[in-house]
Amino acid sequence: MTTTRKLLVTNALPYVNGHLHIGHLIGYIQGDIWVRFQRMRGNRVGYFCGDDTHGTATMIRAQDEGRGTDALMEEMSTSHQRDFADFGVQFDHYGSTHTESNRALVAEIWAALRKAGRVKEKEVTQFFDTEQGIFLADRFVTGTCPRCKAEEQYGDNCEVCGGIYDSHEVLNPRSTLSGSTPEMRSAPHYFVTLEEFHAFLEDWVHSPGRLQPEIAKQLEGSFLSEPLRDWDVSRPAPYFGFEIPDAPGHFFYVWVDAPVGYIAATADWCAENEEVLDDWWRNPDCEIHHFIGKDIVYFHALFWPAMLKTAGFELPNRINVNGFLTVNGEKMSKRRGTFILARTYLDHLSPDYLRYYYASKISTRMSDIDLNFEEFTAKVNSELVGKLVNLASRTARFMKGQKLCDPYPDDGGLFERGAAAGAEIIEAYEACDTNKVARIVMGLADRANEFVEQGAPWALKKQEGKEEEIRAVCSVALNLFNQLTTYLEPILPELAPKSRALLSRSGAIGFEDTQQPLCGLAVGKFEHLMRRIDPERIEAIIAASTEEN
Ligand code: B3M
Ligand code: ZN
Repeated sequence: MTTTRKLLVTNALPYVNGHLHIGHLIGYIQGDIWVRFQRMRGNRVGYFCGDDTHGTATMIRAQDEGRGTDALMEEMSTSHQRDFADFGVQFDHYGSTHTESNRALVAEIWAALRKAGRVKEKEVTQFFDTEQGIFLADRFVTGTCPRCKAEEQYGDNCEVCGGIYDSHEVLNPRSTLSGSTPEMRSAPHYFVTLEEFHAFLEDWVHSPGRLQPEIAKQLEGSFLSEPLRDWDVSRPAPYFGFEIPDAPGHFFYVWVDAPVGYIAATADWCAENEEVLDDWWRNPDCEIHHFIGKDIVYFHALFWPAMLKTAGFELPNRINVNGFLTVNGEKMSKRRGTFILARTYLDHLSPDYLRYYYASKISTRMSDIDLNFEEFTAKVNSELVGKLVNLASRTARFMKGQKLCDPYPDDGGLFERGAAAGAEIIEAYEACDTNKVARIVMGLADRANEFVEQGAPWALKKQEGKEEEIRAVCSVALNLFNQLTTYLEPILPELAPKSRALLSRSGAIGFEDTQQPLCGLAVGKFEHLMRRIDPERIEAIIAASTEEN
């Protein structure tokens, strides 16, 4: 008997200012698969996410749309939650960073940083939009590149020559908010000093299992190779966020309260479920696992552990980093119709297809994923429909109203071989190596199909006195089908229950069905389990996603 683990799992909190697209979904699908797998293993999991709400962008967008930030937050939270639910991503609680619980937790962490002597004040000079009365982050300033003189470049980097510069070097700067010429102004900012954490972070980053090795190496070669710079954690008013309790007129920078949102979501869930927050975040026996994208490693692997440690919370056991998405080998593009919103995809295709495709591309190494539509269609049609579902669709109809053989017939060792693969499959899921899971299962499906092909119940049907033989072949095929769909249940959460229903088995079942064949159960009516992808559906998605210029 293995002991039950207690796991706290999070996904990165999506920004409130945009709808989810299929690139975001890589990390959420990966997280959800891992959580479903852990639950099937009998482990206790709390799975949390929520909207990341603060920052200048939210404030400006609400202003532009002539509504309050509350209305904007509500609309987007509803939209995000609907998309997650429809993709089968099932959080225990979906929170928000704009909650009283988060405000209190941020204040608690801030007080701890102050007490530890980690906060200092420094003047920061930035562009200031005098028409809007607001300090401008670099991405709200455009101008001429000081190096190559290309126009319309962002405040700190040039897309034409690749130059990176200080925003005060930009020529003819303009505010993207008002179009006016901003001026340089200075204001006091609060900083958290990080160098004191250097040795601790170095240790943490390298302790086994924390990060994928290539990510640890990347941190080692960049940030950790030099003294850690102080982190600017405040923004002067006006800013949409939490005002710093002991510094009126100053607000916490969005990246301070964003990860604290993980704790706040847990706290809100605890309040509704008679749970105790410290049993999750201050309990060495509870493992904390974050799933994030590769662009935000810096925030999660440097600032976050430093904040948690100072405030006496447990540190993440593991941060699992996923890559970005390209579509047909290129960056997602609105012009090419490959910037596909989660909702647009759902309007045309089943979530299982994308869940399976991503799962089959994710291994232990962090890498980008290319969604190639031809490969996507071929993979779903040949593997899921052609190999897996085929096992049932070619045999179930010969078994209608009959019972599975008891005892289980001789299958040449196929079921046993499948059962023996369980340990390796479980290990692969644990390591987030779903590519390996899919490979093992499809290998087993190949063998199973050969067996059905040889047994050919459709041919036996035409001969007399072959009823028992037909029943034996079909009992084997349906058992193998159930075994393999059970293995894939974390990836395809809808297919496995359907397969069990076909064999009159109901309820939540762990991996037991993979170890013992089912005997004597009545076979129900075969319902359509999964359709092939019609390429027209893909064309429709692209058409619906294409913006003329
Ligand atoms: N809101 C968005 C992102 O880069 C950012 C994540 C916050 S996680 C605490 O996915
Ligand atoms: Zn340039």
